[in-house]
Amino acid sequence: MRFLLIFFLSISLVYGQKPNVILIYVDDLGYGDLGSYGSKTIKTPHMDRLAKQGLRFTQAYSTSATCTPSRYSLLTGSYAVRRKDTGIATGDASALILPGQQTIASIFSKAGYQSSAIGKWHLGLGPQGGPNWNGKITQGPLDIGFTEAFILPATGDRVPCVYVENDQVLGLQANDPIQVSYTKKIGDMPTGKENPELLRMKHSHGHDQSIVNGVGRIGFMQGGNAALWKDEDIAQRLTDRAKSFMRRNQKSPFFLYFATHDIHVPRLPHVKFLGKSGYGNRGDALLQLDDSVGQLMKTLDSLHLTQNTLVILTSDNGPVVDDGYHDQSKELLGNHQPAAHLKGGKYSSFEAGTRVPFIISWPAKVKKGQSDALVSQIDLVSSMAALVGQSVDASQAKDSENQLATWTGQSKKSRAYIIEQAGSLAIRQGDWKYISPSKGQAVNALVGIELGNNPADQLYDLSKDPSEKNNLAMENPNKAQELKSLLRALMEK
Ligand code: NG6
Ligand code: CA
Repeated sequence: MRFLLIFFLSISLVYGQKPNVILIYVDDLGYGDLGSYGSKTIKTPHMDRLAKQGLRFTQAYSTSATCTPSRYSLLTGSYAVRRKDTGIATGDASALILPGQQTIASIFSKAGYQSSAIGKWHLGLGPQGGPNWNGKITQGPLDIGFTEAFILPATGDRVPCVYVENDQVLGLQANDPIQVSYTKKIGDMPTGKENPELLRMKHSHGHDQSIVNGVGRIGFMQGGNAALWKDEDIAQRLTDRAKSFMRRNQKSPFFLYFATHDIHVPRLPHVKFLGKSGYGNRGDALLQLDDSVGQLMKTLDSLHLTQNTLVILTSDNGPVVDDGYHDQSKELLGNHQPAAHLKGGKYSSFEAGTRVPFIISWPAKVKKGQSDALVSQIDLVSSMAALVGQSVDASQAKDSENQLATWTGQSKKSRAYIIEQAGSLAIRQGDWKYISPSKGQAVNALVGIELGNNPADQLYDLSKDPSEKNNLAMENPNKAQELKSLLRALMEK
């Protein structure tokens, strides 16, 4: 105990006054989307400024190629794949993280931080059977350590299309209650399937259920008219909330989990950005995202908090161009390469599914530069706990390691391995990447992405073959077997 105390005190001494921490968790941002990661097309000056003043990681991973499992792992430090129920959650799913469970927010809270969850949640809310949209929404961010919250319950394309402020739907009127169903049509709201003439943006696949704000969604809803969001306003509303949170807490250390809706579908950026990138709505949403980041940085500057604020910018999974709406992103993609040289994309076990931009800026402590160390978002919990001198219940954050030295550039040491969850589970160790056999489809033709599923073992040498073209599993069966056994052992841990 005494040893632990001295250990944590010494960490606090090394790192000095408690820094603020902002985690900018972008939705579906690809490895090749930012200027600082080599893009020469869509301009991202504010995110590039973060990279310029901070440490840019070239080998960083989300834990999964889709949202819900990535977020679950990030917040808890335990791989979502250990559970059976952490696929892409519906908009009426019950809470995946239960009250009292240790999360990154509860750790910051123990360290005396104020914390806010702003933006996309997509981790379920409420007890079994789902949340009570018309009353107090229990089992949400406030129950797992956040001191305040302003969230979209699931995704922009899933009903209910309302904001939840702390534990209530914002702007709901008692005489117009919300009902939600993911199984059958309810109420008289038009649907994309029955009334396509009412759509202002057509769906390319899925998204043909309730029409909200002229856009077909996943799921059916009824009521809550005064509470419905306007897609074009989401980015600025979230940004305003974040700015107000920072201003209100400028004197106490804070942790801001800023989970943007951008650049997920439906991409309906504000008219200020519409048509401005020349690369369709995805490009325009990227401009909007960059603007939001710029506003947060400007707020830090004006509050004189830039020096001692640790900002992490990363993404929950890799990129997708057509994720279900005709929004000109495919037609106008031109020479923009959202995944850079990587194979696959969102949903894929290939590298583009989980290799994402990862930037850490903390001018007071982190030297600017580039790190090629292997890092994973799974280590957020333990690394941030170390930063603020808190212990971690390792039985809950089973997979999270303290990688603070690498994250802050004091060490170049890589994580021993990276686990990548998609249709098939993959593992990377050093430059070797192994993908488990899977009977799933090889290509998702609707989104145009190679998923990495193959009934046989796959083994790639990323040092020589970064785009995963040559499967070496037959040539090097021992290596394939070694990684397969390691993956199995880690999953049985
Ligand atoms: C898919 C949706 C896609 C997106 C994704 C989740 C269809 C046809 N596709 O099922 O649009 O919502 O789920 O994305 O409905 S994520 O980033 O939240 O994981
Ligand atoms: Ca996502």
